[in-house]
Amino acid sequence: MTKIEIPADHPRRDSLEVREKIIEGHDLHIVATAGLLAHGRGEAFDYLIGEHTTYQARLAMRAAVAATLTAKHPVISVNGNICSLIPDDLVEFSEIVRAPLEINLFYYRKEREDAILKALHDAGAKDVLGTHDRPSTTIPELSSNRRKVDPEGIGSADVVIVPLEDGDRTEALCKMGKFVITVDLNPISRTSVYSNITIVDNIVRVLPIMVEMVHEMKKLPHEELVRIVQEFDNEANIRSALNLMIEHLSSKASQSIEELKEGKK
Ligand code: PTJ
Repeated sequence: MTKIEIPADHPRRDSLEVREKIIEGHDLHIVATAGLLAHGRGEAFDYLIGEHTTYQARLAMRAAVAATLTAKHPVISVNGNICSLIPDDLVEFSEIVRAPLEINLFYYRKEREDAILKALHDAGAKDVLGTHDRPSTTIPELSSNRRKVDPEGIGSADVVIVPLEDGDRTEALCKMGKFVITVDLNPISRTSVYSNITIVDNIVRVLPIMVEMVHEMKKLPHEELVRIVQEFDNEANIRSALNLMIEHLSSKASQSIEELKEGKK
């Protein structure tokens, strides 16, 4: 498929560029067809939060970085959507926090695993877990493809970062005693409410910020990092994200059509 050139002055250029990446990822078998739908749902929630990183999302990111830096064995679960959107940031984050990348697909197909592995290698990843040639173990009580995990990865991890995740698996990971961090624009998805830390923001904005945060936070003493995790209140943070969406919509509801048009420029 030919890539569409988005005019430099198009008011929705950034969002359309991201959409093009997902479409391209689908053409390359990185993204599942259902991943296109998941992306559209994410776009809708991004509209509701005002398409920017909120203070609350930054608080959650800070707690997530602290939890990752204090973990014994943190692991990052990679699916098709995040691999197509932010491969370079994923590899960089994985390296600086020493958390291996594990491919873990809901809609598993061998050609998808191969395409994702290639994209991660192209982005500089050295060791990638979760591939079919590696040993696997299963998450109890889970029937989807995602029950298969790498024993050296998610299987033995204490902290698991699972952006854009399926709710059943998040619940199962929590039952196994894992500390779960997610990035999900829908603050009331099952994944969001089951996770220990929920970052309500777009993954394309989140990872570059978290990379920056690691550089600054890795100088902090261990006790300070532990305190940041302990003091983070996920329930309150999710409630704030919902309230921000409500406030954002109410402010739009009080604007005239002319003001709404102006806001779209
Ligand atoms: O690659 P696979 O086979 O592992 O499949 C990946 C998808 C994403 C298709 C699969 O995990 C899935 O079906 O996920 P869900 O249940 O649709 O959940 C995805 C969640 O991510 C939804 O709550 C979306 O609102 C949210 N989301 C979508 N795009 C983004 C996002 N959150 C943050 N940033 C995004 N860019």
